[in-house]
Amino acid sequence: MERVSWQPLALLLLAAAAAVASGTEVGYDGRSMVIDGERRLLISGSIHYPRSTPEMWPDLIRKAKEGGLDAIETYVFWNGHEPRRRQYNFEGSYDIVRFFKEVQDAGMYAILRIGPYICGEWNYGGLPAWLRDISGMQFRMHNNPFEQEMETFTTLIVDKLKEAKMFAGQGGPIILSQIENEYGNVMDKLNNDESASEYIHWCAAMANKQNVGVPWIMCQQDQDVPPNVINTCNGFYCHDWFPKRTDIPKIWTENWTGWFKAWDKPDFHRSAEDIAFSVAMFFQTRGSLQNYYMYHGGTNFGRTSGGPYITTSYDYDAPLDEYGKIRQPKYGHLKDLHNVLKSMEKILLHGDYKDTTMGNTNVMVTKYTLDNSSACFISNKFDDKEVNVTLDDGATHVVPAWSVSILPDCKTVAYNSAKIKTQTSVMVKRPGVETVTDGLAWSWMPENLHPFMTDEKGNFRKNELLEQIATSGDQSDYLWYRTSLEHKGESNYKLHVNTTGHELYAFVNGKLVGRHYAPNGGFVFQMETPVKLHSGKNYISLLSATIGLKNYGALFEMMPAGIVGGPVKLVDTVTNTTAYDLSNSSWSYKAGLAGEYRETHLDKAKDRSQWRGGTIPVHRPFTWYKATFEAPTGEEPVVADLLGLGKGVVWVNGNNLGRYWPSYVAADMDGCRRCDYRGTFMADGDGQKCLTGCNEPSQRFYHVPRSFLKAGEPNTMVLFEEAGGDPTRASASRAASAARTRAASASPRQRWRRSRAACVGKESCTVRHTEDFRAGSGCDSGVLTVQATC
Ligand SMILES: *[C@@H]1O[C@H](CO)[C@@H](O)[C@H](O)[C@H]1NC(C)=O
Ligand SMILES: *[C@@H]1O[C@H](CO)[C@@H](O)[C@H](O)[C@H]1NC(C)=O
Ligand SMILES: *[C@@H]1O[C@H](CO)[C@@H](O)[C@H](O)[C@H]1NC(C)=O
Ligand SMILES: *[C@@H]1O[C@H](CO)[C@@H](O)[C@H](O)[C@H]1NC(C)=O
Ligand SMILES: *[C@@H]1O[C@H](CO)[C@@H](O)[C@H](O)[C@H]1NC(C)=O
Ligand SMILES: CC(=O)N[C@H]1CO[C@H](CO)[C@@H](O)[C@@H]1O
Repeated sequence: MERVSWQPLALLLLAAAAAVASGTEVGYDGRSMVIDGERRLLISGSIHYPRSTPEMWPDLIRKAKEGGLDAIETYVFWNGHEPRRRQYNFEGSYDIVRFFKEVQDAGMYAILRIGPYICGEWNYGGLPAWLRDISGMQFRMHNNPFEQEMETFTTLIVDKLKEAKMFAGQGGPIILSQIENEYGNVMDKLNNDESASEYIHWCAAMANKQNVGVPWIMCQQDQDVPPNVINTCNGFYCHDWFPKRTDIPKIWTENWTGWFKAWDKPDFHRSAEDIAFSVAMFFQTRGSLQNYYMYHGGTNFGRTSGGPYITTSYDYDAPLDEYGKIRQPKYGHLKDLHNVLKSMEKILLHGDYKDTTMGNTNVMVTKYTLDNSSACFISNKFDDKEVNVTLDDGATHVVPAWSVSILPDCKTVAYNSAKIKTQTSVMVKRPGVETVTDGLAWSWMPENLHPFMTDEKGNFRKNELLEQIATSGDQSDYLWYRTSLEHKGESNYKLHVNTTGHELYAFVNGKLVGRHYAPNGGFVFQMETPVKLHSGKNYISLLSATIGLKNYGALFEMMPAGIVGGPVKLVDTVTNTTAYDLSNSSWSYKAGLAGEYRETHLDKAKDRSQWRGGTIPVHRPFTWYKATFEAPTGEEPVVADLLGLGKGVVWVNGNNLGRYWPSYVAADMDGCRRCDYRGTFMADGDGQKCLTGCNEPSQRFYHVPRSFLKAGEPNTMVLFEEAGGDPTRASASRAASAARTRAASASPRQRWRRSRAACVGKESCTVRHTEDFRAGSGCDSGVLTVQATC
């Protein structure tokens, strides 16, 4: 295949409305972004501000810069900023202006992806649940209620950032902004519905009206691209993708560095070799700006952070791990690539180019020429064989399978994506070994279920089974559905409940009779459990729980949760006929638990006397636990190992660390048994590889950011254990380390130094594979990798 040489196109410069003398002019042409008149090759990385803490931001951003990044990208998290209509939150992790100022202070650019629909494995895709209460509302379609709210929020964010002079034209870091997000998949599913088309054009017009002075992009919007936006690529590979118009540059907004994790799944890993291969091919094929999604994944702190069934860890196998530590060799291998690409910026963005396939479309040489210099890429997409490629000068180069060689002078290979040269540390992370706070002294308190065991009190009654999100407004994960029935004599029945998820507890006459949750990522399930009715009034109390709201797909907000419509029936066990159909009984509704109303997690003074000492009950559902501990010394991040516990929520000093569910064992998947970076990586099917943690608790370690801890004084950990678990194993001995609850220092680097020290200066050394080297949380791959660098 041969592509024609690039013809200079009219330079399109967007005048920055708010531009001041010190401002940066940002525009673009068919080749790249143009910043202050210069074409720029840009490498960016995603860091989502609410998935870390303000105290972590400077370090994360500095590491990104040292890793060769020019820009930091983030979404904007509407439900976090406006949890209730017109009540705003820009504090702490939601201090978006502070985040962009940190980026600016680091001397980096920023990419603002407002959305405000963001997907992002985030509760409801970032849209606040209260939007649903507005009449006539239809998400992400051409209708006034949605468009008005979207414009109000977009304007609020833009004005806030303008006020802080954060846009490039004002001297700030933001060089690009995004409106909507991956709308192409909605348009596909709706068959290019007219309302969808009107909506996306409205989005572009509304965005451009904001006068931010930097271009607007839309990602995964390849059909029906409005004229005044740049369409961009998201994916694991973007070399075969080209923008819709020739006057816009090729931009890759999401190069997935790994993949997110759900409670039922093992850990995903994407190799450094494969990411480097995809990035090199992107720049080989005229790429000019690419963004790693994620560069730091982080943590889904809090209830409305994660998406449906998404774990609290959002590590993503990113170059910076959940705790903000450098993940090698991924970080270093990509940094080396960035250096080589940067050295070629001028020729890649100004040179003529020629793509030549070598006998087979899998092998392609691209030669860029400018004045008297030239630069070459040789890509080999065969996943099973190396190839020998002879260039114009007669020299032959061996290119390994599934790799790209970069020759900045067309003579010497400066980089090959499959050859990792970066100094690789032996990162062995087994949190909890060193600075263990042993023997946590627990106290406990039962969740007061009593008020919910009858149908007497509730917020309201209705003769039908209602949808959960609409009923609770997503103010809690929990919604009680309660009813009663008169019965004569004693009978053994089966309680049958059909629910759209995600989790269900059933009580009859105050006694817990069953628990079930959506298996295998599906949400609709039936619970069947034996019950005994007595003569007289019998109470049925059903507690439905959501585990993060759906965030993706056309009309995702229509996906119901809870026992919507049921049926709920009592079935005669002998005849297998319905004895009572309760679906249209008078149901009493109440969202939330008693402990949520009391804010038990805050350990308030008025509750202190309620905590009980003595023997701590274990495997007791609906129990609050509390322990105090001293913060491990040092500045290292801290993790809580919650193995032994069931499912619930954990707080430290009142800060929500997220939902925990270590009793959920990850599925066994073929991808756990194959790991070869060669060949297409995918998040599903045959493309799954290098998975770790099959048949293990899907998440056992939970990040406690340093800033949540107080040094030199007691710290309080509160757990709400919903399913039943054992926190007391924390008091067992240090040696039987794995299975316990503890607050402990995650100090992988210290351990690594120890093992490295054992080898430095020696011709050979032995690293003993002891208990200490077992893989743990956030461990690079869950696999012990020992790499010798000489
Ligand atoms: C390119 O090379 C030619 C001949 O070697 C020389 O005359 C010319 O000045 C060079 N041009 C540049 C831009 O270096
Ligand atoms: C490539 O060349 C090397 C020697 O230069 C040789 O060993 C190797 O077999 C060749 N590979 C292929 C696929 O021809
Ligand atoms: C369960 O509920 C879903 C959603 O309302 C419905 O589609 C399905 O038919 C029901 N299944 C049973 C077995 O009642
Ligand atoms: C009971 O009846 C239901 C619905 O009619 C049917 O699906 C189920 O298989 C029956 N169970 C037994 C044990 O007969
Ligand atoms: C419950 O009410 C709905 C709507 O009125 C009706 O379609 C359904 O048949 C009723 N179910 C029972 C078991 O009475
Ligand atoms: C552009 C691109 O690479 N898209 C891919 C992104 O990943 C999904 C899921 O693996 C693929 O289906 C797409 O083709």
